[in-house]
Amino acid sequence: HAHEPIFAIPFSPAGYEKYGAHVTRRRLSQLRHLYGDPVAVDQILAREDPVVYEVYEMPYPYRETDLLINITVLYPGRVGGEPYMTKGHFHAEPDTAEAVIGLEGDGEMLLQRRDGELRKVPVSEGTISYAGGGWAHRVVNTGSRPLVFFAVSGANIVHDYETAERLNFS
Ligand code: S6P
Ligand code: ZN
Repeated sequence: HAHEPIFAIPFSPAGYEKYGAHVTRRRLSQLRHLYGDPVAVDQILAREDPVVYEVYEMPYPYRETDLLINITVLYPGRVGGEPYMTKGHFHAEPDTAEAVIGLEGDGEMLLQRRDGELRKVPVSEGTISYAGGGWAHRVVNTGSRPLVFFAVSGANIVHDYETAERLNFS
């Protein structure tokens, strides 16, 4: 059964990359709508278009009974007064849980339900944070080092970025 992956790789972005991970790089120009200060965004983009975060994922044709296991590197930085953050999303149809294990750095996960209820939990080296189904989640780097975290969820998730963007964790 070629579609049932088996592997053992180092638990780090470099290890993932060595074993052929697909890397998605998100730059500020793709994320400008996340920040409240458009002038600050334009000032940075006039000089450079920094990589805000990278997601490392093993390139398998996941079936819905598999597990998605990503590593994200969220760089330190600020836009106006706001720290670098991921876009954030719901897992829709079905709402599926996710565990996040901090590997390096310091930050927080913001969680928001569709009714607007908002929570915050730490994501730091040595923490495991759990977001049950129905909670949109965004990670924020509040420190001065890269925040590196591992995320595992069911592979049946559908990323719903639109609803999370509308609520905007505010
Ligand atoms: C996937 C999990 C993470 C994020 C990654 C980037 O369900 O939550 O791997 O995909 O941290 O965040 P975003 O919001 O841009 O997908
Ligand atoms: Zn997720």
